[in-house]
Amino acid sequence: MSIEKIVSVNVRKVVAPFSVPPKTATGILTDAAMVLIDLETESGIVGRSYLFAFSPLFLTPLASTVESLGSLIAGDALAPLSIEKKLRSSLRLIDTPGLIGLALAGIDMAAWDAHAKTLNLPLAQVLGSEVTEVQAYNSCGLWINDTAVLADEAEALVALHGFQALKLRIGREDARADLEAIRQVKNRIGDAVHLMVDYNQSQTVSSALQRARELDNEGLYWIEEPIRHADYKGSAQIASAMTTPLQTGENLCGDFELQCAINAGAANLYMPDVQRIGGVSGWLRAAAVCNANGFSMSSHLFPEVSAHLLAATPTCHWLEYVDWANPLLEQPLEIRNGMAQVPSRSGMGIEWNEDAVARYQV
Ligand code: SMN
Ligand code: MG
Repeated sequence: MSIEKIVSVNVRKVVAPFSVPPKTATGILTDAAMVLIDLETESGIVGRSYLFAFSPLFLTPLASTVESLGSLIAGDALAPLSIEKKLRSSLRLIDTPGLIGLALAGIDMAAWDAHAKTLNLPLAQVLGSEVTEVQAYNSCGLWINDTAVLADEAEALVALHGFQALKLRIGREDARADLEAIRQVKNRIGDAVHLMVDYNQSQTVSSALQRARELDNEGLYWIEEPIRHADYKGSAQIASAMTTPLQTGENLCGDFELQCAINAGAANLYMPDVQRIGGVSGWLRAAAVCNANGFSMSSHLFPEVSAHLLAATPTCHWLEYVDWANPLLEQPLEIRNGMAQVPSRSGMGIEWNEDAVARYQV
């Protein structure tokens, strides 16, 4: 069988509305700014993926970085690991943090999608998994908003698709307001529904230690990113001072950084983000590192691809469910009784709703 060849990598920029705009302790997002990637092969297969630019301001630089990298692989074989290896070695001197790393991950995801489509199999099956569903928590709300509305919001988030876990954002100026928010939500959802909390790196080591003592008996499932993500030593200090598991990983760029965090004892749980960890190829290496070191692994954003990846992750833990790309998708990821359904369509299951793309394209 001759191997499929890549013809081009095409990008479009969209700004779509959020159902509930994210407001964390360290930043607010007003619109979902995304780069849509279509990787075309010579027999007309299109591999699709998307990247979050976090702000419309970074859409153009991110999209042109994807285009530039895409131009390097036109005419190459559709072999995702080989493409990734070629791009990484050609970027050795400039290095791959920041936008270049995101662009590389976007191309990698689109290449894997196209590869799975050539095999006419869902990505999870291409990776060798028969898992059809993955436990998910609802991360589509409970932002840093008025505490009075949080309990109602939590109840609605559980009711939506029978979610058994939710994530609440914390890190308010006054630690007592966080405690109040946690108690309001916990009180409403009960102990049967897990509650994760996320500080979004808002604390210092000192304030995190102080606050961890106050939150440690609140029955929280995990406490996420209390401090600056790259301070592994500080994070290790906080993790060892509390019994609630410390979760981190959404800002790790690649398996080597993950291994460094693990070596420092930075956390009890890890949740790589597929666009930062290096796409599907980077995720697979990170999954091996988590497995070798005995850490449960969850996902961050990108639920459509993460469902396939977690299905193939030896230490699979939780999928973070967000609906951010839903307005652009023909078939958004389905959640049933709190379980993300790994799509059985070929590839990752991402097809654009072209009417919506036309509406939100910039
Ligand atoms: C998060 C990340 C990016 C944007 C908004 C919120 C948060 C999460 O850290 O884990 O979902
Ligand atoms: Mg987080």
